[in-house]
Amino acid sequence: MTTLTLVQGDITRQTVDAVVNAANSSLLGGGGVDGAIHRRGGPDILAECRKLRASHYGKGLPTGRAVATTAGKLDARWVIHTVGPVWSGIEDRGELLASCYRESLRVAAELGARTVAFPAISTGIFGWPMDDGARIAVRTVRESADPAVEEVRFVLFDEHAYTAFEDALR
Ligand code: AR6
Repeated sequence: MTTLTLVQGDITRQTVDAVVNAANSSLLGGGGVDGAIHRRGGPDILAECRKLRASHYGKGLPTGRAVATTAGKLDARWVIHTVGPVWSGIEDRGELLASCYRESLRVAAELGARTVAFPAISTGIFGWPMDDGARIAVRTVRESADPAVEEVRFVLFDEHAYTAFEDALR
């Protein structure tokens, strides 16, 4: 059984097996969660990301997919990088956002991670409306979490995000 929990705070301060990064397809860093993870996790994460770009992901990691690296100096074993879709008011990209949660959990289960921390993917720089992003996150994790993953922890940066996830959980 997987328990879903909510925490308001900084995802880089969590003690978990795997921290999910809201990355971009370059895997070479950015702002938001991505910037914070590389800053606190140190250069080993970027070094592994560069290796992934030089091998399996020459064109970058496609949107909706996930891949793991070391967590460097974070209090975790792995960082699972996933690429959320940029919000579009014209096209429904919800399935791609769901895929980020599903694929990250699949990678987590393959690694043997029992606790996984997620940020609210795509709801920052990529512009996804928080309420909708929260609904997709909660629904997808409920539908797809491997029971070997004991805890999925959503780490929400501010009260607005926390409330949106609280509502989605009900
Ligand atoms: N801990 C938890 N949540 C955070 C943190 C943190 N330290 N920092 C920000 N958030 P974003 P995206 C929240 O922008 O929308 C990067 O440049 C934030 O308030 O990190 O998927 C990447 O390289 C928001 O609710 O990710 C990509 O280019 C949520 O985390 C692009 O941004 C996600 O915001 C990805 O954009």
